[in-house]
Amino acid sequence: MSTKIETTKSHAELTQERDLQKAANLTAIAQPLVNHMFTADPSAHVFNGKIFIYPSHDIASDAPINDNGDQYAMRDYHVFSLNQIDGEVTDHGNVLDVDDVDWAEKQMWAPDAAEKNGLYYLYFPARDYQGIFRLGVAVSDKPEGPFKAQPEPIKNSFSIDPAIYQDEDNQYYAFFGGIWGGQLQRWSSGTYLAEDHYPADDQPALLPKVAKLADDMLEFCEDVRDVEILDENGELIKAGDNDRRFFEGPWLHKYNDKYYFSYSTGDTHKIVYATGDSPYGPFTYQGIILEPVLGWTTHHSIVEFEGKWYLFYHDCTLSGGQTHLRSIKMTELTYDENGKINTIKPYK
Ligand code: FUB
Repeated sequence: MSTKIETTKSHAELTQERDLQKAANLTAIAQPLVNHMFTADPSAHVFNGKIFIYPSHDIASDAPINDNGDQYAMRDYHVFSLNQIDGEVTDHGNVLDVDDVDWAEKQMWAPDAAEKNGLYYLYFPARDYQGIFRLGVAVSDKPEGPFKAQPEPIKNSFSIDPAIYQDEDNQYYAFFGGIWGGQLQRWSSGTYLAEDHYPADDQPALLPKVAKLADDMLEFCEDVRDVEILDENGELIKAGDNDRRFFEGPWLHKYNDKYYFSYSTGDTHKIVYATGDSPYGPFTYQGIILEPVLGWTTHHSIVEFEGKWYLFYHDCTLSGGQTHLRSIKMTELTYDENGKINTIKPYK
């Protein structure tokens, strides 16, 4: 007779236990870009000929490690820049603090930035005083900030992980969303319900969201839409397809006239992508960009700089595998002759 051992540990705690043991034996393909603090969720852009990185600023906290992400207790943002690949990384300091955002109480998670007409916009998620994740925007006249937050969150925004895509016609699209701690599963009815509603495994997965930004970059100028991710048969990816369904961390880039929509699969720890012919999608699943990194979360951005493409991502090697103390990294990303992204293995 076998005895089933019941465990009450969260997925995040179990991953951390495994990673604390694994950390010492890994040889990473890239080193942390920043060593004096913990950083995560890097959104990279080229502004004025330099690479600017807008990451989360990870901190130690007393919050429990759980699948709601309470351990990600971040309170502010720093911006980093580098003039050249492998060049020195400049820390531009604290550019926005939760105490300076009227509507936000805590958990300043993965941000992104955009430029329009010489102004720079920092988009960020945070929990409001009701515990609901909303997206905020803060403005600066310099890419490195400091940024001044709008007094209210973006109207009709919800969930986490904003990623702004500027198309060639100068339209700006805000992608966002994340399940589990990111609360996307609480918005299926169109309004916030304080309990989780997930589709059954054989039903279409919850979809990431997109809305075009208004001319002033401070609001959506249309209703929020679903971003459809299809399988090879043209059907929506199912909720039980954990290796391919959207979890969090959307990003859009364009390569050779195709739109590449990429994201994290969360509990299967991959960065994957799908391609399409419009920023709105639909996108058809293509494959894996980044194999799992050390740590529970994986989060990325993709940017072209001086004719080459780069993947920005994070892992937990610097903290020895502590799941909420991550470090940003970058590595070159390449395509094959058919435009498929060559999968990156983060360790040798
Ligand atoms: O950093 C907090 C959250 O973890 C981000 O918003 C997610 O994308 C994941 O990286």
